[in-house]
Amino acid sequence: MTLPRLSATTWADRVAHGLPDGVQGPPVDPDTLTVGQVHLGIGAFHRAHQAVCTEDAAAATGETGWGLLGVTQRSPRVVDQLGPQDGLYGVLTTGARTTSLRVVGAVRAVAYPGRDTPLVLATIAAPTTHVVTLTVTEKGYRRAADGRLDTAAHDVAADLGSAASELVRDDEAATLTPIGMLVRGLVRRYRTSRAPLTVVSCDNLSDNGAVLASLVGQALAAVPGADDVAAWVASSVRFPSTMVDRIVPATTGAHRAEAAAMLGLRDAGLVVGEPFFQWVVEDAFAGPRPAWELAGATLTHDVAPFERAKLRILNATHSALAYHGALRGHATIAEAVADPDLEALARALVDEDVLPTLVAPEGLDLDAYRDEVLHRFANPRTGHTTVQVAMDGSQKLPQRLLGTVADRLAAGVVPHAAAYAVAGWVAYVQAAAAGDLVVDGRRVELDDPMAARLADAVGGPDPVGRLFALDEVFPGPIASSTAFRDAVANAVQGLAPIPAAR
Ligand code: CS2
Repeated sequence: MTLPRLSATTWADRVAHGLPDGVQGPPVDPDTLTVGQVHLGIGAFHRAHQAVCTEDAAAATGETGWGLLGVTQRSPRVVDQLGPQDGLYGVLTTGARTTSLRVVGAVRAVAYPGRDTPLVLATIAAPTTHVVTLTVTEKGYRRAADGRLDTAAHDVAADLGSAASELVRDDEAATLTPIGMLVRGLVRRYRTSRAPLTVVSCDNLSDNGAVLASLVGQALAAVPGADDVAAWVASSVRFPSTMVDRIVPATTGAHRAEAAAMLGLRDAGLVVGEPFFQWVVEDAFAGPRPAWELAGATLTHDVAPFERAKLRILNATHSALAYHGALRGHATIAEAVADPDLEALARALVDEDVLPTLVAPEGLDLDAYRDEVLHRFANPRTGHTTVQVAMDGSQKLPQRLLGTVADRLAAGVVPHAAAYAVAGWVAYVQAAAAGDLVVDGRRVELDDPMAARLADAVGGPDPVGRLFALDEVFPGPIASSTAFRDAVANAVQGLAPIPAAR
């Protein structure tokens, strides 16, 4: 028998009949919420993280102005998932021992740029909107090799062209990039209300607030006639930094079946997360914000030490386990970290190379943090696949691993443990590009915005040298360190997909 689908009506019916153990609903009536926050990049992570926090904050204060408009990056998939469900979706929290389901109602509308650009621009501009948050992944920031906005890319350039016409009239052309969407929305806001706004990057980028502020500044500098908008942004729009943390694997059919059994309803928008949740937000807002601190977030004046510790410990070991784990045929991060060689690799990376580069955030013991991170990875219920974490390595490595490498080299040390981690990426790229990598019975493709160039680099002699020549990935001081390059090349020698994994 096919179960009915989650929607406002079927959910109300469930509530009327009494919710089963382990199932909770929205703590506020979704119908009472009006939109005050726009989120760009409404994937699984946002739905399992900031959206829940915003909803809990609204419940804690009784404020009704913090409903969300969620904007997809490109595809209408999330619109198809949440539209017929009146924005409702479940978050399945998979602890090692307990599983719970929370239905969330904070997402009041979902839009996709191909169809809904006018709605998104109008909502970013509306004076009732006070906060724009983003999770668009590393590649969504469209930075060129010099770290600046890639204004030469045709889609970025097209968005900036639309931003130029937006200076004089509403331009309804579909946006092609998230930064373009944001900049066009800011121009519209300047032209209509000039109300202050706070834009919060929630991506795993170091100094994400400052990075986003400077990309927006570069975008506006490339739009003729936008000087006044740029001056208004500098004075009235704030870009706080944040550190976000919750492991959110891709939702599988098994997750959907588990949630359906708990809820008695089908949920096409289901997302999954581990029990751990952390959000550290720089308390630098231009206007009102949800009371996230009443819903588990930490508001602070200095996010940098948290962000750096998380990127260099959690995300770096995650990536190292993903590449080396996949090469050994491990399907999930939990299986990889249960492999004693790989656990030792993760510990060596942190202890030998990462910890010497970090200053502990106040109140955080970094050894305990490392242990907790590895413990979280070991939860077999999370089901995060090595291949999922391995994607987009060219974008992730600089943020997670290469800062550590640069700091160690600057201190006069060749970071051998970090070299081994980087070698895992090189061997993964080689094996995937050659069609030699099979994990969990499936051939792994190279999933990376630079896939063609990476494959080309590893296709001939001196693959390490040719990868190091890609300046989008390896900054000058690292690329020019022969000692580091040799350490990576030596480590790559011993790495290949294990025969059993073929
Ligand atoms: C992961 C992150 O996919 C990845 O690259 O390392 O998404 C990680 O799960 C989150 O940053 C945890 O907060």
